[in-house]
Amino acid sequence: MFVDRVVLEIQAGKGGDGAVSFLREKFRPKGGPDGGDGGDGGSVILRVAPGRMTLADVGGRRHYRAAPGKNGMNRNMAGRGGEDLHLDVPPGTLVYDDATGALVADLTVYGAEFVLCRGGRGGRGNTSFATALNQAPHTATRGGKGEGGKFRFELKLIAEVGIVGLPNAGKSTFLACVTRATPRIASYPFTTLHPHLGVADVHGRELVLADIPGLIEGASEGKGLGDDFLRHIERTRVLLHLVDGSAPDVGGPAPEDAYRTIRGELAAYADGSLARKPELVALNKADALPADEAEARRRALEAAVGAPVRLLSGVSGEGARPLLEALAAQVEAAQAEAAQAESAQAEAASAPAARGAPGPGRNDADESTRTPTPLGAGGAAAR
Ligand SMILES: Nc1nc2c(ncn2[C@@H]2O[C@H](COP(=O)(O)OP(=O)(O)OP(=O)(O)O)[C@@H](O)[C@H]2O)c(=O)[nH]1
Ligand SMILES: [Mg+2]
Repeated sequence: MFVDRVVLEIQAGKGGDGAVSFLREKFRPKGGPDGGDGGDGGSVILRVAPGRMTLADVGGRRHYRAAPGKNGMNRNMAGRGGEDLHLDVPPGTLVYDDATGALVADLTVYGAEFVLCRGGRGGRGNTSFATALNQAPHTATRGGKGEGGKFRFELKLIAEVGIVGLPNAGKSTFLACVTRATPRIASYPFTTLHPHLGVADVHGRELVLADIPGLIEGASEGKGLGDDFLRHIERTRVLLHLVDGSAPDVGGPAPEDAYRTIRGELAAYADGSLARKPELVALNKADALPADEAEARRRALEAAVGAPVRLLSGVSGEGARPLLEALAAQVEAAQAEAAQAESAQAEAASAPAARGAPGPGRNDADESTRTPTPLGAGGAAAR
């Protein structure tokens, strides 16, 4: 099951209480305090685990609770700490505080960990309160409460290329042609109901492509499958726009019209940033057309797009390799540009603001580090 949004109630363990106890032995009537400290409560830790592609596993329950710490005991025995609870999430998981909507964690890289709710500290036993003046303290402290709350987990797949187009344009066929992914392919619209990722090898470089459901006119108003799944290509660097070149022969739209429909929907989505992404356009199903007709339609589309259009067939593989290479080059250019923009931004923000940034993927210092982790730039992760 593809699950990309869940709300979970999460509670870290309470710390164990410190003990009040005095050593009493036959020949040492005033042996002094011996109450041990309570153990720390278990924390809830998010972990980006391989083999997870959706939030289905973690969404199988609504409540998660880490174990509390045990109370301290006599003979200065500290209580055992509560076990941490690890939740495995796929790369691309964003975690928001459900009440405030604030982003709490952005987990993009395999192996990254993030302490979402810290366990309560164990209380101090009376032994630790003994001083020269007060050698028999009756004081101990209670264990602290564990952090907890309601969190919204949202998945935004991490791919470098997003494949867009009308239903039936051949998006899934192309993904299956260039990667080992096995999406469902059929001659009716809305075959793909949720996004799929595939990894193509371009001269030893892995290129992650996302195949998403087809868009139709009005998708931004909920027509067809709507446009909610477009968030899975928000983080891509480049769009591959596939247009079915054979559609007019079976009563479908002219390639120029199909192209404009999709562009309109991309522009209508969210803040319009999808429409500003670099885009490569290909006239697909070239194998179904006589060569001269394919070329004529390609040119007509090129005129409408105002940029080069390639001929492609996901069935015969014609044009697929050069297209992949062009996509990889575009992705690299976009990455270089983003890196440059980032370093310029960092320079502008310079010293004072940069201090105290949390380490990659952990918030093991204190409260102040419960901010989004600066993990990668959301680019190269789903491997
Ligand atoms: N002749 C020809 N047919 C193709 C080509 N690519 C896809 N098709 C056919 O077009 C139909 C739709 O292909 P899909 O890959 O499922 O299309 P899609 O864009 O993923 O469709 P949705 O998931 O519904 O949005 C299938 O019958 C495919 O066999 C191609 O390059 N040439
Ligand atoms: Mg499909």
